[in-house]
Parts: sequence; C-alpha cells; structure tokens
Amino acid sequence: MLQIDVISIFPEYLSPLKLSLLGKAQDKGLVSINIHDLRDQTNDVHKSVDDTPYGGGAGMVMTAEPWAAAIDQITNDQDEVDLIILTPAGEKFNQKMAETFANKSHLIFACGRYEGIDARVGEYYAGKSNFKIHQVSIGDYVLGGGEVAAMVIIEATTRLIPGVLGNPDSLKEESHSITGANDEVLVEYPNYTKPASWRGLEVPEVLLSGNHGEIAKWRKAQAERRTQQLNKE
Ligand code: 6GU
Repeated sequence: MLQIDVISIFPEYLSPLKLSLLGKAQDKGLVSINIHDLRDQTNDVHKSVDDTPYGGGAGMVMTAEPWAAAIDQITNDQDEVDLIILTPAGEKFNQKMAETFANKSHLIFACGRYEGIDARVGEYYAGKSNFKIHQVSIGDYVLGGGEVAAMVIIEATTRLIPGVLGNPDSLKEESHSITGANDEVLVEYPNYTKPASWRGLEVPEVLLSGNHGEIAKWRKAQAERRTQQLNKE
C-alpha cells in the first residue's frame, strides 16, 4: 500500500483528499493518506513557523526545524521515502512523474507557504541514504502555497495505482498516455455519446460504422491534430 503524508500549516485545506475516488481508495486499503499540521511541531506560544530571510528581501521564509521534526516523526531509518517539496521553482510535474510516484511506497509532501522553506531542509534529507528529494512545481504560475499543488499530484498519482479506478481500461487511451508515430506524447481524441444527432450537430460517421480499424485510425489522426494545434498556440 502506498503511504502518503502531507505536511501543511492549513491541514483543513487538504480535506478534499477524503472524497470521491481517493476516499474509496483509502477505504479499499490501496492508499493511506495522513495530513499533519506543521504547527504541532512548534514549542513557542505563537506556534511560529517562519522568519525573515537572510540577505534581506520581502516576505518570510519557513524555518527548517518544524519541517524536520514533522518528517522525523513520520519516518524511520528503514523507510524508503520520496520527499516532495512543492515550489514554483521546482521541476514541472507531468504524467511520467505521476507514473514514477505511483510505484513508490512512501511519499511525503511538504507544502510550503510564504517565500518557501529554508533550503537546508531539502539538503539535509538529500544527505540521508533512504531519502529521495523532488522539488516539484505544477506549472508556470505562482500559488499561495503548495497545498493545491500537492492535491493535484496526489490525484494524478493515486488514480494510476491498480484497483483505484473502477475500470482500468480508462487509463489506456487517455491524454498524455497516447503516443504518436514518432513516440511523441499526444492528448486524447474527442469523445461523443448519445444522441447521435444533437442540436444540429452530428457524431462523426466513422464512429457509428462499427469498423474498429477505421475508428482507431480516425482517433489517432484526431489526437495528432489536436496535439499539433496545442503546440502551435
Ligand atoms: Cl508547487 N507552489 C506554489 N506556491 N506555486 C506554484 C507551485 C507550487 N506550482 C506552480 N505554482
């Protein structure tokens, strides 16, 4: 079973992880998700988790010790851990990364806020042989914190775990899992359902033909066309 721990100063922000597909996956014992409040690791009355940046500049930086205390509490030396630090300065998340994470045994998500987490947290755990550190971003824009990014990554990752989706065939021909003639990653072809005629718009004839070879050819061509269109924009 995949163990997921998420550390945040806004644990309630992550409550959607209990819902829908992910809630069911946890009930089925396929994944275990635990949310941790970073402020539980502070000792002062103000439960402070940030301080001014060395070198000056605007904003606050999250101090290292509460993060390390939280991570140490969740792990032991035998545990193989992938520590995912959410930051707009990280490597861009994609489907391939989701596939990598889905094959791991223990993921810890560190949701930074403010100007981010003291860089020595990543450095410290990178020095431990049982840890692998990933600095990850979900796109070229800035969020208020890593919580939503963690939920994006957790949703994309956990649906790839066998048994999580009701119909595993759903994974076969979806966007980013289809490859073109030169092995490039394609987005999905357009989908249609009943009725065949709707507000004057018709479903493409080939999809009604029952000719599976022609349908597969048409879908591949549509996926290629859509992908080209996106890459132009
Ligand atoms: Cl992971 N964090 C924040 N704060 N902003 C982001 C992001 C992460 N990915 C894209 N923007």
